[in-house]
Amino acid sequence: MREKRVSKPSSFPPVYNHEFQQASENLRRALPLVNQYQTPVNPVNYAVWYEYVSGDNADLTNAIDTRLHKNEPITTEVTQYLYEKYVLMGMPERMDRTNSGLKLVVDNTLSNINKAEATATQCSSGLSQSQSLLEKCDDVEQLKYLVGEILSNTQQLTQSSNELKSELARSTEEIMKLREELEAVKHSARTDGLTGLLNRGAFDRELRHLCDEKDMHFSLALFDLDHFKRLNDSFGHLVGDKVLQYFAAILADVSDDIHIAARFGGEEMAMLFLHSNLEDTFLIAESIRQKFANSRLKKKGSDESIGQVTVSVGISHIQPHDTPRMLIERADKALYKSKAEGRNRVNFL
Ligand code: GH3
Ligand code: MG
Ligand code: MG
Repeated sequence: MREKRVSKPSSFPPVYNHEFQQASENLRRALPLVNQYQTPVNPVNYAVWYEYVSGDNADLTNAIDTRLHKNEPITTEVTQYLYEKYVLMGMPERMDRTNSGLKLVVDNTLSNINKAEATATQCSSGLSQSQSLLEKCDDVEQLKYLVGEILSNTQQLTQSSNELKSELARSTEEIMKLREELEAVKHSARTDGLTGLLNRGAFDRELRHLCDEKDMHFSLALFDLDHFKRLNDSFGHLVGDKVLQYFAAILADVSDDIHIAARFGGEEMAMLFLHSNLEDTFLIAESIRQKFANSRLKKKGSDESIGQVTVSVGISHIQPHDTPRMLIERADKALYKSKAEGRNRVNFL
């Protein structure tokens, strides 16, 4: 049985961090499945089977395993559905829903405006007619009748304008709701589901922007939790997930909405320290490392300690002409140094 994780580091559009060898291994295991279920080797089917064999996407794996268990066929329609729901995080459907909602509001508003306009035109022609009749009027009964007509036309106008006002208020409310929904879609496209930090895709975009900005000075810290596999093996993935959330909360706290904290990969997090030199960054990273190492983490609802959990850190600082890749490679080298020197430490390059 494949190792199952609780969550996939979510990103929309999807981002794959597998090294060359891991990706090749996934290819080797995915292709026989594509053939076995006779789904054509196209990017959609390949993505589904690739994520299935990688074991990174528990929801997708469960959905496929459930179907296989019930002997239900995996057709191209099924893989398309799985792709949109689990690889693209349901984004096409969510966008579709907000788009249709928006279209409905716009259509309704236009039709209400047209209705009010038609009433206004009708009343206005009634009023002009009454006006010209009024100019020639010398009879009290006719005068009464005309005043009645004018009153009725004005009342109709007032009523129609009130109706339009309340319809517009309802549309505004709908638009506000849709705006919130769009914000939520945008937010979940940028956010890692488990930790609430930025996901890898969003982090990469932020880093690219920072590197493109001339004269921007900032540092990158990469955090890799130590012996995390062992922790999972001893206490289970759910405890592992809680530890990831705990560590992410420390980063979120330090970032203070100024620095940029992200889930970089499985048990790896990254942080961009804006306007910070190597020394400042080192001190902050060092305090994060210490805080984490000194945490007395316990299993939820029990007094059982899970022992000391630590993190190794690698830091790099932006140099002129650095690409994101160069900056990440230096931080990664520094991180490797921290691991090689015995873990639970910070290095910079
Ligand atoms: P090292 O100190 O060298 O970093 O050792 P390590 O065990 O942390 O490193 P390794 O790369 O061998 O293993 C990483 C582990 O992190 C394996 C994987 O199952 C676990 N992991 C990755 N993502 C998640 C997740 O979302 N939840 C949980 N619980 N574990 C995860
Ligand atoms: Mg790692
Ligand atoms: Mg690790």
